[in-house]
Amino acid sequence: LALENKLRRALERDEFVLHYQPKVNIATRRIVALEALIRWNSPGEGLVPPMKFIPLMEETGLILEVGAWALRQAALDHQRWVQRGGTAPRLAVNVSAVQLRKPDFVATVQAALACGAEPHGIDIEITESLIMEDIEATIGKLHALRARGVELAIDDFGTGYSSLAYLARLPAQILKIDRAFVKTMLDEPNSLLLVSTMVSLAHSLRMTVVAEGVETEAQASQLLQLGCDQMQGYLVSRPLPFDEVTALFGR
Ligand code: G
Ligand code: G
Ligand code: MN
Ligand code: NA
Repeated sequence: LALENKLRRALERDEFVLHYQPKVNIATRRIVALEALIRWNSPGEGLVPPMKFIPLMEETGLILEVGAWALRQAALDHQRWVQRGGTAPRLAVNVSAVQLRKPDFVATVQAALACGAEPHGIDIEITESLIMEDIEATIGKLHALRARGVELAIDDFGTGYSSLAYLARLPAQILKIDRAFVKTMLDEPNSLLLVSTMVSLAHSLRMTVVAEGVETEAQASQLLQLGCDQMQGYLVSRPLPFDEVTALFGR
């Protein structure tokens, strides 16, 4: 079977799962949010990572259905945490530019949120380079979501080509520094300078700044020193299935 057909069948058979990676406050190490990362639990091939199927889904449009599924599943999982009592961490879902470009994007997100608890705790992450495609329409949609309590994170920041003027206009609350910079920052002075500059830029725009791909204590302490707010990465935790991540934040 061609991959596209396999993926359609996987959707029908409910074979996609969300894993969750914690984002922690760097100073306190407390979990402040989670990022949902999709995997295909294939009967033949085991757990397939998103890089192996998201690009094809974007080409074929299947990402629209799977993206809507991911938003609904995240809302349901968030509701399960809310029902266990106390405050559940906010949950960020990755959204493709193909989804964002659709005129009914805001309605689709709202319909998914309606599957979960009220008030919902769902946020979205969009890759920097993709946001900039149709900036005027995008800004309008993001404002509409913001008005409904959805926060926006700009993902993989520093790898795209966004102008600072656009960045200042986007209703985004969170900026995520791409893990490529974190990886090299302790060895390359220019890389450290870029991380420092991105932290300052985010704070100037009153955004929360998150470092991705933090793997060592040395990286964490450097980021703390630079004033970075939050981190995610293997130092804290890999992306985990629902039950395992639930145990991590003590529900
Ligand atoms: O999970 P991994 O750890 O391999 O994720 C790789 C990339 O796949 C992430 O950086 C993210 O951009 C993308 N990704 C993960 N889950 C989703 C999803 O639900 N929707 C979309 N559009 N992209 C996702
Ligand atoms: O594109 P996005 O940034 O959303 O991707 C998250 C991806 O990064 C996922 O594939 C996830 O498994 C991976 N990832 C998460 N933490 C780390 C880390 O500490 N090191 C590395 N190399 N990859 C990580
Ligand atoms: Mn992401
Ligand atoms: Na990312």
